[in-house]
Amino acid sequence: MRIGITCYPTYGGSGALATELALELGRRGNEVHMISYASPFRLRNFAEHVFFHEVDLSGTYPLLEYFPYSLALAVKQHEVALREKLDILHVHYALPHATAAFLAREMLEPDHQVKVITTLHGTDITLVGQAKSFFTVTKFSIERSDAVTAVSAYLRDETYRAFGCTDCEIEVIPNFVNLETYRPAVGDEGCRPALGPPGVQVLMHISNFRPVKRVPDVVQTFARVRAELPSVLVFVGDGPERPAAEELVAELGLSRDVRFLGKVDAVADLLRCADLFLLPSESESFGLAALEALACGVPVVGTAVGGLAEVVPEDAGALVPVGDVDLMAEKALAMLRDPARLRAFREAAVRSAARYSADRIVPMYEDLYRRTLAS
Ligand code: GMT
Repeated sequence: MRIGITCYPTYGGSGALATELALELGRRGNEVHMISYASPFRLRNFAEHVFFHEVDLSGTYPLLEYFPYSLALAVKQHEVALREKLDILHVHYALPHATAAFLAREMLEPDHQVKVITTLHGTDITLVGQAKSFFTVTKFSIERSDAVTAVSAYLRDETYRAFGCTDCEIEVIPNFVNLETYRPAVGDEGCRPALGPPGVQVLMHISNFRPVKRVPDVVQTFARVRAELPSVLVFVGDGPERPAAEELVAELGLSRDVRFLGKVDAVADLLRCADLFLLPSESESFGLAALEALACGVPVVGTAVGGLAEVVPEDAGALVPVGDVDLMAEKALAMLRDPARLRAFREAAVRSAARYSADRIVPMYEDLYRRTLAS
C-alpha cells in the first residue's frame, strides 16, 4: 500500500509512534510518505520505502500575523497524495492534522481518491481538543475521517464521552514496541557502569517535561528512595518543566545524584541501564515510554491514570494515586531492596511488553487500511 503519514516531528509520544509505524510499514514492503514541517525526531537514518516531505512554511506575509500551518499542511498532503498516488492519509493527533487531511481529501476530488484515517493519541482529546476554541473542529474532523483509532480503550471511551461522535466507530489499536530494539540488557552492557556503579540503583524518567508529566513528583519520589538506598536518577528529555526540576534537585541537595541528559533520540540503550522507570503523570492515554521501559526489562512505578493500567500489569510495576510520592517511593523501595523480587518484576515486564510487539500490532493497522480501502 501507499501511505501518507502526518505527525508532530517534536519529542513526544504521538510523533514517536507515528515514525515507528512508518518504519515498520516500510520494512513490510509498504511505501510510506511522512509529511510534516520538520523531519520527525525518530526518523534519523535512511529507511527503505520511507520518504519525508517538508511542509512549505515560506508563504508568510505581514498581514498574516499567525501563519496558517493547517492550510500549508493540507496543500502538501494534497500535492504528495496526488504525485505519489497515495491510498491512505494516516494522521496522528487530531489537531490540526485530521482537519488538514479532510481538506486535502476534498481538494483531491475528483482527480484522486484517498482515505483519511485518524489516530487519537491523548492530549488531542483530553486537553487541547476539548478547549472551547477547538472543540467543534476536533469533533468534525474525527467524524469526517474514514476510520478512527485510539491508542487505548480508555482514550476511545473518553472520546465518546467528551465528543459524542455519532456515526463514528473508534477502533482501539494500541501502541507497540519493536522488541529487537527495545530488549533487556545482557550483563553490564552499554552505559550501565557509567550511570550507576555496582550497588547503586538507577531510576529513570523520560518525557517532554510538560506539566502533565508532574516532573517534580519524580524528584520527590527519588528523594525518598535516595534517603534509604544508594541510587541515582537519570532524566532524559527536555521541556518547560526542566528548569523547575533542576531547581528542586538543587534545593533538596540531590545534585550529585541526579543527571539531566537532555533530548536523546535513541532511548533503548539508556532504558536498558535502568532498574526502575518513574512515570507519575496527571494523565496518560497510554504511556509509550512505560511500554518501552517494560520491553527493556525495567519495571514501572507510576500513577493509576488513563490507559497506563492497560499497559502496566500488577506484576510488572505499581500504579498509585496521582501525587502520592510517599507511596511511589514505598513501592519503588520494595522492589529495589529485594533482588529476587526485582528480578521477578523485570521478567514480568518483558513478558507484558510482548503483548504489544510490533509484529502483533502493525498488522492491525494494515488490516484497517485494507478494510477502509474496501469500504
Ligand atoms: O505525552 C505527551 O506529552 C506527548 C503526547 C503526544 O501526543 O505526543 O503523548 C500522548 O501520546 C502517546 C502516544 O500514543 C501516549 O503514549 C501518551 O500517553 C499520550 N500522552 C498523554 O495522554 C498525556
